[in-house]
Amino acid sequence: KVADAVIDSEQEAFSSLSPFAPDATSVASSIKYHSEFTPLFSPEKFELPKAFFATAQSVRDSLIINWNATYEYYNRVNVKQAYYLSMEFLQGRALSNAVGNLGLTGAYADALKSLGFDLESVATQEPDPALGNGGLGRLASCFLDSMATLNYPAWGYGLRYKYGLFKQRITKDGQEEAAEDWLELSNPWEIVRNDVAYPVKFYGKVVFGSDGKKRWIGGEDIVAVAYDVPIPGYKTKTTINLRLWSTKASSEDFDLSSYNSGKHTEAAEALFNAEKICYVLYPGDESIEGKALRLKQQYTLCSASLQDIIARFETRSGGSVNWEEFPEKVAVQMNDTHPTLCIPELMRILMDLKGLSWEDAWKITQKTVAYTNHTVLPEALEKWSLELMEKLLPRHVEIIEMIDEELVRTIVSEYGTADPVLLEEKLKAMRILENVELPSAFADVIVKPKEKPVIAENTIDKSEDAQTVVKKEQEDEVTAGEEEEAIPAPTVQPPKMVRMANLAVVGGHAVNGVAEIHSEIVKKDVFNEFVKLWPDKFQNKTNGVTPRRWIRFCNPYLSDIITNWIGTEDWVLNTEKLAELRKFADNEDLQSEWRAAKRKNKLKVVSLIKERTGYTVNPDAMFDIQIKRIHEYKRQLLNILGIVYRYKKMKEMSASEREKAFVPRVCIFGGKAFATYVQAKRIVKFITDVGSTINHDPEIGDLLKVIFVPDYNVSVAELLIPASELSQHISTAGMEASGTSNMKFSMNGCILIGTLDGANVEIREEVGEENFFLFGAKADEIVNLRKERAEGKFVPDPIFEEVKTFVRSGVFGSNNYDELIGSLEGNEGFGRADYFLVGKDFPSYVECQEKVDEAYRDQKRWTRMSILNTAGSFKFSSDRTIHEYAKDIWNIKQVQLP
Ligand code: HBZ
Repeated sequence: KVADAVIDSEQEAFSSLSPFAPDATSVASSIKYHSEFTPLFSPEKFELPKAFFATAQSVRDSLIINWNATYEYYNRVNVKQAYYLSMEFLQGRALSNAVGNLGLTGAYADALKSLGFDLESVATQEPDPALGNGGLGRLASCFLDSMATLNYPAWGYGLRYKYGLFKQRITKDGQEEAAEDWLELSNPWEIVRNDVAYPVKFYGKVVFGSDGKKRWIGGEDIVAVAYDVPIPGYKTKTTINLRLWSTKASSEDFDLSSYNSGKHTEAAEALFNAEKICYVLYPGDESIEGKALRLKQQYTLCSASLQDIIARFETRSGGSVNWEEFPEKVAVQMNDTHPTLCIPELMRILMDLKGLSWEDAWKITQKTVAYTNHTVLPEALEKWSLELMEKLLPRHVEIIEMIDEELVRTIVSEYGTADPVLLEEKLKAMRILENVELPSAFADVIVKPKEKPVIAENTIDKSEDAQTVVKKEQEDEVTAGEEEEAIPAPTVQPPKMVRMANLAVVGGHAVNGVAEIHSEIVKKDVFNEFVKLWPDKFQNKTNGVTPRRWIRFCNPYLSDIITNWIGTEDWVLNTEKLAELRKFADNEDLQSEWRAAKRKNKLKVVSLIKERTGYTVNPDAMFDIQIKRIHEYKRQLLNILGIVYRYKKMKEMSASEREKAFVPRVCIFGGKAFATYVQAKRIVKFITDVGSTINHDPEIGDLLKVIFVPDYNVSVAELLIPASELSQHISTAGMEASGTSNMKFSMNGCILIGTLDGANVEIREEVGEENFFLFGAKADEIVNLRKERAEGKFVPDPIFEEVKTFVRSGVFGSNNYDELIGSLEGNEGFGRADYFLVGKDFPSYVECQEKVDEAYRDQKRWTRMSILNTAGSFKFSSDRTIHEYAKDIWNIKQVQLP
């Protein structure tokens, strides 16, 4: 009854949100209307796919009214607005989230029932938009949800990839990639704005105009067209916008005469050239064409978004534009370095098109733009070949050279020229241009220390995923070549590069890391020299996740329990209230409800696993989950070797010993390996091989199962996270910037096993160290450990040797996993000297896993730990993070719609 009363009052609070205030009957007629009059399917049948589209269109009607009202109000009051620019948005399905935010879940469920459907099945018809790859993309989407919910005037800008990130298939050979045609049946949420289109130019040359100003002319022109997606806030009318650009050629570019003369492909070449920019997220970039395509994508995002932002600023200024006011009306946040071209693009527009001086344009740009760093892996900090950039964006290179020159001036005036070695060091660390002569103004002032010839470095600019391995493999090749032929390595001119992170730091007014430990590493290591120059620029903004999607909607069973025990549903907006659960942590009634909810969620995953892999797993076993991009630093290899060790021990025991010694576990993996990241793909293959052996071993039965869920995405995460009991966040300390799934797991009452890395550190502080399974080396020990390792001083624990020998013995098939296991050893052959320190952390990991088993055997203790995780997760709401960005970086204020 208490629950019913709470829910009734919640429904009242929602009642004013939808402009139609619909009941089930009116919702049903709206769905029927759309099935007939906004048709995407033939009229004779009304099946699930059609039901989904008609339902989505009907929800969209409600959203459009709020969306337009939000836009109109921001326009009228002309508030400062923040713009979040990101190459990725991992939105997940929109239907349940939208009806949930509007408070219409009940009305839609009843309406669909009256039409012969159920809401859950209709919702699962929606494909996941394939617009993201990992944490950075999902963070962007959580941020949009919080911006809307908290009534912040803010928008997202991204690209509308036709195929986006690949679909992952798992075959006997491991991961295979296929195009993900997520738009095949169209996207009911987006609205194309045919009147919002901007020209974007590539190549061409720079000339002086008659007014003495620089002009960028000629080259290739394409058009970026806006596709808008509504982002509704929770319990508010505020509905903000995610504007995604799609590229096309202008109709004049279709060569009709070639077409008529039979040259059909040539006739349409310009169309394809423009459209292909928005085909795929992170297209392969080993070829020069691939690199050019990625740079075109980044520039399209920056150029179209800035033209749009500037047009809005001009419109809102009425007849009198005062450019100095631009940073008072606009904040641009660059999600990692991918949108860094915003800096030279804003400079270009302000100087070349709006006639501002360099000094004024620079002040405005710096005050407007800010940069978030998401990685400390040096090889993942983006660099572009200067030569390529000169061809593709000649005017931007001139501007970047000027910025670099100004930076050199600052460095010289800070450190003087008396000590050329010191000065060289500073310039090397900070300059935007790498391997480029000093600007001529400094040629005489600075005496250069004698140069050493340099071995060509890897110049392939790749995503974080692919980089580590390619660079290392190339290094291996160089070493191998040297040994065989005993000739010195060839010396070539090192390639001239543009360092995007340095540009982002110089051109922005704020730089932030995404967890406390990461922001410290950013300051101490990655950008240390810049910190000495501009200490106030550097900040921390610990990531967060939206409690709407990540508990309230994905885990309704647990949400109802929380609401009942706390006595209000306010916790969805004020997660501090979750802390009230602490006082009930030992309450037996709560504990048994808590366990029942977990079991119901586990049952859903049992079905998912059956459907996706064919395996049957036991819902009473512990669900132990690691889901994230596959990367060596995230150490899925440590997890699977731990499983192999467990299996080996089981095989050495009698059945009764085994059952006594081990808690039954279902070990679940999910994640995509970047298509060209060979070592990551080997890890996927190894996990599935281990699974096939163990899962078919009759001696082991339900005691251990190893599952790789194919094609991991947001919707899969929404099922797995609520069902998880143990989750693994086991990166080599210092390498995971933050992690965000760790926050989602903890919120859903899952206990973490992890290293002191990223946000794990803060999660452990909040939930209490006794409710977190900690193991492994600490971040400040890593450098020494690697050194020791390289000097041959590291003596691996016998159990690590034992597990490697077991793998090599052929238990998991004929493959001997030389490249994989070899990477954990010395420097010979496949040896990469275990850069990620799997061997070092293995014994403490195994020992920690024994403690996990022990804790799980005591279900009261385990449930208490679980409750205390949820109770301690309040800090990790993205609402908290967004309030911090709004106050410390963007300087924007909440705006309540009238
Ligand atoms: O950003 C992730 C971090 O690895 C993770 O620790 C953090 O929680 C999250 C949000 O801050 N980074 C990424 O997702 N990065 C990429 O996916 C990426 C993609 C292409 C690149 C570089 C990085 O060129």
